[in-house]
Amino acid sequence: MVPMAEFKRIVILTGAGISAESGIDTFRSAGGLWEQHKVEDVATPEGFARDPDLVLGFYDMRRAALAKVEPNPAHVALARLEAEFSGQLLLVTQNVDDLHERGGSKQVLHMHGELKSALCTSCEMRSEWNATMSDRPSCPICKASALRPDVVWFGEMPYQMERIYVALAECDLFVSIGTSGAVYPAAGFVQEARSAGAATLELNLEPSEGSHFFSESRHGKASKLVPEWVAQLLAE
Ligand code: BV8
Repeated sequence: MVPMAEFKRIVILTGAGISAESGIDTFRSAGGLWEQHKVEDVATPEGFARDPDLVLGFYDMRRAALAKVEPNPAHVALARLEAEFSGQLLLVTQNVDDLHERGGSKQVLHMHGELKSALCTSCEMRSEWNATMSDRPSCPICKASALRPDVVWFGEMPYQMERIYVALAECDLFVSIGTSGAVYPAAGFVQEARSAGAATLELNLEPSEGSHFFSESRHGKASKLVPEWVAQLLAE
């Protein structure tokens, strides 16, 4: 890996692993979300059409859980990076929680949406949302009782992909934090960055499915690895 001080344009991708130490279940660990619920039942448009109460209840439970957790040192370290790094930084998260924002990050690109946002299937407008949806509240804008979680399900197009691909084509460092590399298109970002000539760094508890694409992998807990990496980058 080239010395950290060389980097001027950084893209960071985070996944559920950065929120694990805050107490939010990841998807694929033992006892994780996809062991408690079948993906096709709760994270697909077909599942929502088949049983909206199940899906709305699943996201109500995860939205309510946000009130009981706090950002951890990894989230805070990325906020420090945003405040102190003199180059360009794009933070893309696959997470639908609000811990990056509560950790102090001001610019967060939620490519898979957010628990605290409601999408109206009637007027297609979005509203900030902290309440439940299984009681079928009306859209604050058009009043239709047609709200769904503003999250990207399997088979749906992730948000702001054009902006992400432009940033990946221009970056000189791509850092992946706390993701299994199991879901596309996010899992393919490391290859986009590599083909643009960027250095690629993985910070994860264990090797991910895409570890072999990274020029460097560091394994351990995000709350330790991320502050160490940010301090290293800002010191040089
Ligand atoms: C799309 C939001 C195209 C909702 C999520 C075959 C059939 C059908 C579809 C496909 C197929 N092949 C590919 C696809 C596409 C599909 C896909 O990739 N499927 C996979 C399963 C094969 N992808 C899609 O459908 C995407 N859309 O492709 O659209 C398109 C094109 C044109 C027009 C229309 C559409 C949309 C995918 C988005 C799904 N939504 N989340 C919600 O949250 O409920 S996915 C969800 O899982 C996450 O958002 C994330 O993206 C993904 C992976 O989760 P991770 O964040 O990585 O978490 P995970 O538990 O897996 O791993 C945690 C990691 O952290 C582990 O590595 C662990 O070691 C580490 N860790 C744990 N603790 C710590 C730690 N690390 C550090 N410190 C710790 N303490």
